[in-house]
Amino acid sequence: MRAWTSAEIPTLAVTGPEVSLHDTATQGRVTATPTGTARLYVCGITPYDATHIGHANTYLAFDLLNRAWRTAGHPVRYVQNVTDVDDPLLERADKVGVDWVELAERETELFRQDMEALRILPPAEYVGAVESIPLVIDLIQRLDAAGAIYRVEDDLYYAVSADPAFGRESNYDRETMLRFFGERGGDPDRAGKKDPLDPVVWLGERPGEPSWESPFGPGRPGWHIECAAIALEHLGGAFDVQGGGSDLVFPHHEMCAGHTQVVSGEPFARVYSHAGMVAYGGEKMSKSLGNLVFVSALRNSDIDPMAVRLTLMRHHYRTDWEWTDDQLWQAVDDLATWRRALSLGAGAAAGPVVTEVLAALADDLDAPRATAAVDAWAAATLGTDGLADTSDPDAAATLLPVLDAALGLTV
Ligand code: 5CA
Ligand code: ZN
Repeated sequence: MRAWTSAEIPTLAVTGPEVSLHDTATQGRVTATPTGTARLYVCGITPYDATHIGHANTYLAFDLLNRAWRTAGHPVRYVQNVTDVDDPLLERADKVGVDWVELAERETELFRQDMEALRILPPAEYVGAVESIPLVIDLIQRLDAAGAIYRVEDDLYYAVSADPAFGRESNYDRETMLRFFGERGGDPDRAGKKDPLDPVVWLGERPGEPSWESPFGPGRPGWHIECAAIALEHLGGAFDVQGGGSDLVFPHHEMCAGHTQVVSGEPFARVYSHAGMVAYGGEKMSKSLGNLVFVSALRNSDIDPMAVRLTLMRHHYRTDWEWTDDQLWQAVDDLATWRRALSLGAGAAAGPVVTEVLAALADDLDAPRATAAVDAWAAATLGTDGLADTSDPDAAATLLPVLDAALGLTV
């Protein structure tokens, strides 16, 4: 599948520090030092509705990682999927009376435009579930050979009992797993399953739904097996970081980890990294609740996408927070202040700001700390904190490429 066009990344005169990240599995800090090319997989959208601020927040978090790795001198191989066939997409297409393929293509295209506007660097491989069905079939066969697959009527299930370390990624107790499994696409009450937590890997053909031929009969892929198959094909096992929102910690990322462990004895990813959830109107912003702020709607009302990006960066990626319009207007004002200061050319000393921005990002992607350093520089330059400081004649020329390459902001 086609990704989107990359923003240019200026080459910096400085090299950033190695990036350390919080790892969900070990619940601690890991210095994610890649050997050679850094390998990143981020779970993509299910394209049945437009990109909302919650999605944007998650893709921004991993864009900061992508940029921090590049700044530290590592080439990055980034892979992202599109869940272009799944229950929510088929249900929405049915409800609004459009063809599911058309709906998926339309919303994926809008997502591309939103990502491009927010200057989120594209993946090297942008891969759909439908085009990956042969990979899914192959992985199910490998799981089957390892004794991890069983049939309930026309559906195939993965037995979580096949993986002795099941639970390694999420660290949840069984009660929490059961709750999330039921809330997040699972079917804990299906009769005939060996364990209520076993996820479906191949759904036998349902009347009126799309299906593909397979050695197990016609059907379509389950969700978790999709990401496991795509990541293993395009990155290989034990890649550096798997990313997504925290709603994917369980069951999605746990199951991806389990499938891989069972077929190869290798971990799926070295680090499991999760972005916090963005709320709106008191609840998690979600397509199913409908409490959404769309990136495209903001763009259509002539909001500067860089202000949207800055609004997101004012929150640490791991925190849960609530979107309010006031924060967006504050970001519009802050960008105007930065632009005023940068337009002077000279300013307060830029060298320490560059060091602080790169150090903050390498420190578990601390964008609030990085952007605060730029605020302080602009205040000193403009004299809003006292006397104007224009002692560094090259301040703007030093800062602009760093704001662009590391923070993704053109100002
Ligand atoms: N296609 C699957 C992943 S394989 C999926 O979860 N799609 S999604 O469209 O529902 O979400 C896309 C990404 O946005 C996921 O990483 C998800 O964790 C994240 N996300 C969804 N809602 C929010 C939210 N309110 N705040 C932050 N991130 C969110
Ligand atoms: Zn996924």
